[in-house]
Amino acid sequence: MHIAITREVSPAIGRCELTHLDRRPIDVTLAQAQHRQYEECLTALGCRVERLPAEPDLPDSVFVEDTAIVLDELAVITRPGAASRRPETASVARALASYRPLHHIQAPGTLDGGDVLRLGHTLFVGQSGRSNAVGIDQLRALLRPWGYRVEAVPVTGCLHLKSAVAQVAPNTLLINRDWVPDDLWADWDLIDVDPAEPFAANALLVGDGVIYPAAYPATRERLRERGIRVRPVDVSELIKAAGGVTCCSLILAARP
Ligand code: CIR
Repeated sequence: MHIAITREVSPAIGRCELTHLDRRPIDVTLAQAQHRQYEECLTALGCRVERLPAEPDLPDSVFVEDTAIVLDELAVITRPGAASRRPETASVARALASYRPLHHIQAPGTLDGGDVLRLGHTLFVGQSGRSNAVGIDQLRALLRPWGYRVEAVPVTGCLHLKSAVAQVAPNTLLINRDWVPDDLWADWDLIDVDPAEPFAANALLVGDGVIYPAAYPATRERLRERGIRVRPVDVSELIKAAGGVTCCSLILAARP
């Protein structure tokens, strides 16, 4: 059993941060409906969804993943790289306080949860436009007592590490090698995104299910050929805001 913390799409999402994409109009009502379907997928995969209310003044606040790193033992509240996103953390911290002891990334450190790929007791952390070396060092120091290793990974050409690589099965990663080094994953089976779908690496593994954007059929076929079936979800409006399927939830194991 998992708990999935989500947040209703902000009516201001059209004013979201955009780093690598051109701005296109976002249909807020459609974005909200797509987000509900995403939450239904989470429920179908065994999550209890805890939805936070919309934040009308925080355009990117649906992307709760960036605000915290949640492990079994503790949660680390981030300090997002985009200043406009820093006020998002307070309400997420209040929600997580019921479940985990909280620690915080401090200035001048920055860290976005989208840069953190946890594989067992190793956390690969993208050194990106959003997460800096100070933030990564703070995370390493916070997690060392718990037996977690933190490895910095250079990320170029995309927003976050998990724009470029995500776990899709116990031993398998989906990757865009143009944006992230490929020599770090020697113990893993790799599936490359289809070259026509550079944004297709972001997939959300929950238990033994994978939530995956409907926008990437060629890469989905590559997954199917390797025996990985996904739950497709249409998140076209969130993709316009540079969102993917990992970024719309914080998944935590419910403790007995
Ligand atoms: C941003 O640029 O911060 C948002 N518009 C998109 C954040 C997406 N987050 C994620 O993939 N973890």
